[in-house]
Amino acid sequence: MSPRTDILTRAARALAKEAAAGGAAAASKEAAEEGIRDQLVKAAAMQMFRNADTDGSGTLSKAEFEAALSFKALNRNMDGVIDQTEFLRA
Ligand SMILES: [Ca+2]
Repeated sequence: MSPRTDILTRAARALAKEAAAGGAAAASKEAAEEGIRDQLVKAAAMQMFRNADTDGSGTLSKAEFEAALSFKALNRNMDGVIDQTEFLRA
């Protein structure tokens, strides 16, 4: 499973879980939605970490960290600006 598929799979599972809980009270639905948002943010952050960990060590060296955050690394289409898609793929 590719890293991107992994994020999408988690999101789909979270949404399916929310749908299954359709009869729940509004308050618990809001809590479920907040939980889903938290899961998506964490999944995206973990994806960014895994992408930055180019040697697969499970840790980010200073070089890996700086490379992942560099403008050049993010600006994949080389148009001189970083759009949201490029940022989210970091
Ligand atoms: Ca590493």
